[in-house]
Amino acid sequence: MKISIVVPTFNEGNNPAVVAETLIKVLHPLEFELIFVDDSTSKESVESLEHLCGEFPWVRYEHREHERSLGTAVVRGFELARGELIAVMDSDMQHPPELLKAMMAAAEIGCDIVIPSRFVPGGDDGGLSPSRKLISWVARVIGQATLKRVRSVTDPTSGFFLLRRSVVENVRLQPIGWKVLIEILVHGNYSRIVEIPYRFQPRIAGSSNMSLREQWNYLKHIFKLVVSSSEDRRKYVFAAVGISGVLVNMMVYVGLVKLHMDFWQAGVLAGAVAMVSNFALNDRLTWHDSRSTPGLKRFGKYVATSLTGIGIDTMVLSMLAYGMHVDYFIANGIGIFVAMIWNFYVNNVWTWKTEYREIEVALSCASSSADSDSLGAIRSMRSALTDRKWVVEE
Ligand SMILES: Nc1nc2c(ncn2[C@@H]2O[C@H](COP(=O)(O)OP(=O)(O)O)[C@@H](O)[C@H]2O)c(=O)[nH]1
Ligand SMILES: [Mg+2]
Repeated sequence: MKISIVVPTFNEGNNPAVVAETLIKVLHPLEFELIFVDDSTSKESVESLEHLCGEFPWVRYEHREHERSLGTAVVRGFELARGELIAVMDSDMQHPPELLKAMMAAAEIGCDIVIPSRFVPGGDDGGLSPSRKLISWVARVIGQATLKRVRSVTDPTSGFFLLRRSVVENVRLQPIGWKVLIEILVHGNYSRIVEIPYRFQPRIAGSSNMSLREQWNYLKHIFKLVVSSSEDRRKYVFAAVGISGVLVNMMVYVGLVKLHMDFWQAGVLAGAVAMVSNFALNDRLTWHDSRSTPGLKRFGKYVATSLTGIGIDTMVLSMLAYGMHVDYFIANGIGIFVAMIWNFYVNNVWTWKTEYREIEVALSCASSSADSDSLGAIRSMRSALTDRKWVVEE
């Protein structure tokens, strides 16, 4: 089987039947399976799914009695799916099924994850109310600001996407709440993503289940992903180590001055102690998984980076304070910030030699594909991918 379509449902009444009937029309003559993972509390909704499965042998559903979570429903769907490709979409027709062919075509020419996006040229989030648009925008910005892999995608909170089975196979996915795509972007195995524009549609019937609770779940999910992903965690741990260094510096300085040491000497010594303590903590915590070069060499590089950082700080500070007459306090703050960024990046790539998996992202920008013109979308995708030198075989 080529493709499995996983659809989470909660009290959707007759909507899943409309999805199934539209899928037959748009995917014909392709063989596919449709899997509903249902957490409904209404008897009619479960009966409607039961009836649908009786009618079409390629439709299956699993009803979960004691679980209620969109994210884990999708993960359960991955376990049940048998297709080489897996698509995820909602059961209320807000995600146009017509786009699936174009999404499959993108996978066939080498993409691992295909995301229809409301936010690339030609896309449209018209199906949402202004307040939902604002909440959705804030959610995306928070995700993109905190998670590196989410940053490369314009619509990471989408519930509509397609992936190669290998992206999620043997990957432990534990989403909290609704946004299973950000979990996949952070933990999945992939190297190529493509986004294609689409128009988000209004719901055909029923009402949205989005709630304040789900927004809180989203923040918890982001926090969990930052903690569990070393490439995202590093920056925050580095900043925390930096703050601890300031405290160490001050304590040593005050102690030495109390012991009647000269201010100047006490300052240099306190700085050196803080540098050693920062190195030890960064080595143990920030870059604990990237310690392949010998310890002494790492220490030498760390000291060289930090001393250069102090030089950069002084340079920025004097340039701003003397050259541009910026307030000395603000100038110092900016100097420290620039030096911190320098320290983080140089230590990351030189001292500890952290390696990242590369991800390629292509945005397919066919204006015609927004009208669900699959052929137009495929054509533009092909040229977008060829431009990026991905292997495209006719
Ligand atoms: N299995 C499952 N599906 C859910 C749950 N909550 C929502 N869904 C489904 O997820 C999809 C998106 O939900 P919807 O209420 O339309 O949210 P919106 O599109 O963001 O307004 C729909 O297909 C819902 O039926 C849940 O707790 N469990
Ligand atoms: Mg919906």
